[in-house]
Amino acid sequence: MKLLVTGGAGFIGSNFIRYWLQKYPKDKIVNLDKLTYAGRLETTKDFSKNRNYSFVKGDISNLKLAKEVMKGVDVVVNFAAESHNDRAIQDPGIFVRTNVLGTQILLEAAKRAKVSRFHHISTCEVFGDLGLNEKRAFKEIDAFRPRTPYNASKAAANHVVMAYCHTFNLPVTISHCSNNFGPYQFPEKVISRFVTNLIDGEKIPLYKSSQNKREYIFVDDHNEAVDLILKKGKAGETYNIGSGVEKSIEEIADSLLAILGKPKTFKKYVPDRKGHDRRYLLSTEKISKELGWKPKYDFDIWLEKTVTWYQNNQWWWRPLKLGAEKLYDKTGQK
Ligand code: NAD
Ligand code: TDX
Repeated sequence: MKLLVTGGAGFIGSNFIRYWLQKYPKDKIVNLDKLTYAGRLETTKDFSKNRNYSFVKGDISNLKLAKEVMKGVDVVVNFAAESHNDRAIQDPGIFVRTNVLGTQILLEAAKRAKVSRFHHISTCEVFGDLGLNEKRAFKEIDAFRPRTPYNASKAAANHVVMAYCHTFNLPVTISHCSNNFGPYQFPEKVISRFVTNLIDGEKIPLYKSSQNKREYIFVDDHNEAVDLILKKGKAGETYNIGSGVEKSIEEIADSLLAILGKPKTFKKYVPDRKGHDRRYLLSTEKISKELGWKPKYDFDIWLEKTVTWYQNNQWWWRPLKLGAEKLYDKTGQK
């Protein structure tokens, strides 16, 4: 089988390629990535010499290129996106261009290439937010109520993906995953930012609404679920992928302080994110009943392993850290 993975030089995409090449050593993977600030060839270093892997630098919004790289491809997995809410507050336009228009171009190329599956990586955030004590979880059939430029762009992309399915019979699937953590996450997201700050002996900035919660999943649980959806999922269907493990910003901060042996005085409170979503939680009843998936990576164990990874791989994140923090010079969240 030949896969086109987009955004494979970023956090989840690179972990997906690493996972796939190990599990299916005979499959071929082409990675199409624009190498934005978040895409790094260093992230793909350990598998870049694999003879079944090739890299193409380019934009998913380039139809000519998309048609070219789609030749002979059976399955497309679209990870490429602008992914950080804080950046979307500074520059919403690029989120619409890449996440919505880019996805449409890729769908067009996939339609012409008659691929057997187009899998689109989406997010829990399309459903909007939940109250901190609300007793429900988002189901696949719930209405989209995005509230931030990032989650609005992801929701819009989902509609375009489904439009290509209904109108052109393109065999698509979509997955909505909760917050991922693990190796190679750009040090702008909460866990990777906090860990790298603490390794550097810097305080960690908690946004003012620090009781806000997220549902955390180790990145390989996400990869295994996508694998299963590609193998057993039904075209036209959407699947939630979540762990059920909810942590507030305070809890994340306290766990990381404990792992790294730092006192609570390393926490500091900074102005809130604009439009800060309070909470997301996904129901995973569908993927568990229909495909038999369940998460297997324990949060505490894999958080500790992730911290160890950042301690042992400073060559990877240290060159990125100053640039990542520049965003917060502008927002005052430092
Ligand atoms: P990331 O920012 O680490 O990586 C994104 C990658 O996409 C980078 O390599 C970047 O260079 C590439 N890219 C960006 N614009 C491109 C373009 N126009 N053409 C080609 N490549 C382009 O993001 P991530 O955290 O790995 O997220 C990957 C996907 O998973 C995204 O679609 C995101 O919305 C989704 N998602 C992420 C999470 C999470 O917790 N990180 C959770 C659910 C869903
Ligand atoms: O420095 C920080 N301090 C802080 O308190 C940062 C970066 C974040 N936070 C808070 C804001 C959120 O409540 O931590 C929580 C998580 O923030 P992020 O790590 O930025 O993730 P989030 O906005 O929830 O979005 C992530 O999960 C869903 C990914 O970035 C998205 O790509 C994915 O779709």
